[in-house]
Amino acid sequence: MINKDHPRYQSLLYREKIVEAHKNGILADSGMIAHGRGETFDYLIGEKTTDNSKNTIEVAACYFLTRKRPVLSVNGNTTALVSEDIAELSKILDIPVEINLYYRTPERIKNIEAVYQKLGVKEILGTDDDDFIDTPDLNGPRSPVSIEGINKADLIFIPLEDGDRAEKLAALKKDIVNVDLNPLSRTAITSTVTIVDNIVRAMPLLIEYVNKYSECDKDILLEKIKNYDNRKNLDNAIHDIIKRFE
Ligand code: PTJ
Repeated sequence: MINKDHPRYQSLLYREKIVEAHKNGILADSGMIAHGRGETFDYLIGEKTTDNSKNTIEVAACYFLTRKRPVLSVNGNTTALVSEDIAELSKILDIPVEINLYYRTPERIKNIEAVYQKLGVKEILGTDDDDFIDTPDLNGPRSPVSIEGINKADLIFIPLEDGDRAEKLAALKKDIVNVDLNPLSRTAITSTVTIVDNIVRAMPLLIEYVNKYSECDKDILLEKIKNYDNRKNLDNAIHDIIKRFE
């Protein structure tokens, strides 16, 4: 129904995916609002992956390849937009996908689980059959995490979520890789690595870098991590926005 020559063609396609996911009981009602918030920041950064963010995605790949137990935590918005990329990353790295929802209901858990089952994900955690333990000092439905998943993970990927959980996971000395178009969000500030980019562009690039560096000497990857500063990354992201409007 959308004209390919429409100037906002891509953006409208992703809106359709979001609406579809809502109809299919995958996206929370608030997920629509979260998507709109993301669109606003994407407009400000110019709807493209900046050089700064390419570098950050490269560093994120280094983290995935040097940590012992990474987990991909997914919610409704991430599933709506990039479930195929999540399944691919899980396969390449041989790591679990854990469902963790802010607006948790048994129906949404089942619907999201079905998406990843269909995509052939080997280990799907966080379903209602799992064994859970609370995240210390975190209240609400996102506090319980899979005992074998996020609980034991040393690196957690938490794209597109609000700040309270990131702070508590960081307090547990876990590394956090986050994707958030808003460089000022609490999650962005608390994470170890914050990819300020639209997840639909960031995921394919992340997979590309993971493939590129999979055979690389670990010391080289650790050196890239050592030279990375997330605060500087966020400053660069904010300056990239300012520069566009100078
Ligand atoms: O599926 P649930 O129940 O776990 O609920 C998920 C939402 C997203 C509704 C919940 O975590 C929430 O309310 O999140 P917030 O506080 O709106 O934060 C979402 C963040 O993701 C915001 O900072 C947005 O700018 C950002 N964002 C939204 N869409 C994208 C994005 N970042 C990157 N790519 C996007 N496509």
